Amino acid sequence: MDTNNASAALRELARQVADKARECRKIAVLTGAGVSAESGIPTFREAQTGLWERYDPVMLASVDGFRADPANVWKWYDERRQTMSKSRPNPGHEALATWEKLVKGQGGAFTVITQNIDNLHRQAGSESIIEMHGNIWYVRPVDAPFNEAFLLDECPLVEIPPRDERGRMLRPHVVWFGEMLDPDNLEAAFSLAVQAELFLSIGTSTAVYPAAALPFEAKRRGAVVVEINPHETELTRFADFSLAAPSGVALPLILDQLRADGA
Ligand code: BV8
Repeated sequence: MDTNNASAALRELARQVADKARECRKIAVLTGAGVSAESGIPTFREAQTGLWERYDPVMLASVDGFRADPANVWKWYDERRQTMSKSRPNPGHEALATWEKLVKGQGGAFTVITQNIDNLHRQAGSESIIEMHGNIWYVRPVDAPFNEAFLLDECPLVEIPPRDERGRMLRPHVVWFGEMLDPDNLEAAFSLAVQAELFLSIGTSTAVYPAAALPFEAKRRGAVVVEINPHETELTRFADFSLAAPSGVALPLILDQLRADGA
């Protein structure tokens, strides 16, 4: 599906969302791997391809998985870094970046809270971003705190596992299953959810906590909740608007409506 052959029903939903969005000055967006699918990055739950077929991603993206075999986990991240290095933002990422500028230009607030580690929202031009699960291009010494993270964007990695100049083994600066999230990010994300007038949940299976709690918290506090996902999730029946479409199609349709009326 692309915007040209989007159904009349989808266009009507996009118009309704744009009409609601026009009244809102505090907008927050939660994104998951689905928004990067049209950039060619497999979602987290898609069957691991090739070498990784026999691995459960939840096990690879875990403290225990890393401790058991750091080199193997790094090989998985190095492959994902190579895939992501060839990926570019898609029309969904670009629409969110443009929407942020529109809202801020009218004195409003617009923040993307992403579960993705692929850096594509930043590449698309989004500025207010909370990376709940970190960023695949950053690393930190294994036992170091979050603030010791630094950019290591060599691709492919020269040494696996990579080490810093003191010989300390490095780990990806991402949040693994069974790990606490950066408390500052968590607090900022929930604060945005409770204040949001409009909360969009896009391209996420709404399966991983605490990120998955954000749209429900926003709804509980009175936000209008919009879901964009080709498939149903736990959130679908609670959403005020549910656009069953790829984000690369639905978001440009909403933006077109916002701009059509000189929003
Ligand atoms: C925590 C970074 C406190 C790494 C990720 C037992 C022990 C410990 C914890 C738990 C436990 N049981 C439960 C938990 C909590 C656990 C959890 O939620 N587990 C789940 C599996 C039940 N959470 C945690 O561990 C979190 N930490 O709770 O700390 C704590 C600490 C210690 C002990 C107890 C508690 C940390 C979670 C963060 C994990 N890191 N990523 C990396 O990427 O390598 S999570 C990873 O999976 C993604 O970031 C994403 O958030 C999540 C889901 O991935 P996917 O399903 O692929 O992606 P997504 O959800 O986005 O789904 C794709 C969707 O897109 C689909 O719905 C599809 O329909 C849609 N789609 C497809 N194409 C499109 C599309 N949509 C739009 N357009 C399209 N074109």
